[in-house]
Amino acid sequence: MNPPVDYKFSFGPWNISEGADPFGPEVRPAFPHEEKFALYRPLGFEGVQFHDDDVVPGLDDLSPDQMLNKAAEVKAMLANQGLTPEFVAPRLWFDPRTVDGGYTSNSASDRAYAWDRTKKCIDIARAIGCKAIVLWLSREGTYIREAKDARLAYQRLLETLDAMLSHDAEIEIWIEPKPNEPTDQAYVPTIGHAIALAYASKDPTRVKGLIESAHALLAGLDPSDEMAFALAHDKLGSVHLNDQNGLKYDQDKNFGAANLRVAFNQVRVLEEAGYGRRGEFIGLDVKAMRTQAGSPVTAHLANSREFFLLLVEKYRSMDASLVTQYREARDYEALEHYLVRHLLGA
Ligand code: 3MF
Ligand code: MG
Repeated sequence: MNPPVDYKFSFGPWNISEGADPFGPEVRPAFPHEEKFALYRPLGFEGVQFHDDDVVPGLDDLSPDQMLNKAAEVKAMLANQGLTPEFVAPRLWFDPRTVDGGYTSNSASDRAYAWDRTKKCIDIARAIGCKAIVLWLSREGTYIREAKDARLAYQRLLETLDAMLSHDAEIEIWIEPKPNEPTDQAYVPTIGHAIALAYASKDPTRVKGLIESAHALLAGLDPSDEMAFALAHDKLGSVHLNDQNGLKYDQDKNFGAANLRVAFNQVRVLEEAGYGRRGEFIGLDVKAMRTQAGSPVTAHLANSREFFLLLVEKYRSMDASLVTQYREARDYEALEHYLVRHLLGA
């Protein structure tokens, strides 16, 4: 028996937000981005997830030296705060040159922009002492399916992965699948797609997945099975734990807030696999409710972390031999009865 994992938690600065949504503007005073880092440790977090422009704002307009100087400042700031950068993600969904996606855009000059930005993202990651790049493939998809040649799009995605792996001999690429939004249909909608691309790449050991609970639920899939699939291939780079109440807009609810049993099963699968033993983070991607007053609003982060740890306790206090016994007898009625009572504290 391995010793229990002492989990490390991470989130990205976008998780502390001012409450804007597609239908209305900010409802809370802005909280300076640079001051967010001082909040991490007191909230129980030590890992920081970044977009490239969270590290270097306005990077498209900077020279390589200016970009690397800014990254060096951030590296020093992280060290002062006792924080570790977990990953950097190229933000390929804001700039007008990404309207049709980056790597799969039908415009050659826009694809060139996406590749240039991706190289900068990798260089920024290395400059802050981080080896993981997250690809949330946001606009790599279509609004109408006839818009792109999907076969060509998947080839372009694979070429991009290979070019990234060649650009830097040490980086890992963690693909974060999402089935829809902001496109109608996204390429790489599930972890199965991501891992197929990993094996097709020039260095499969360096291509993994990041599973967001809500994204799996939006694909009609169970997040714990998506995690288990990645874990079975030793390809779970990180997670974005959160929750989603059915097939509606992307909610990023608190972990466990919509469906405790689905959340418990994610914790169970991570615990069973010993996730975290090699330093992997428990990442959160949670949005504060728009009704929440104050600045900065952070309770959702502390609460999601607490729910995770309470579910870890539930897993560890479960009678594992009873579970084995019920599985072997295939008495799933008894298994469910035991588990639901256990979750209810009965
Ligand atoms: C998407 C992500 C991020 C987004 C973030 C802000 C790394 O689920 O995790 O990409 O940028 O949610 O929109
Ligand atoms: Mg996410």
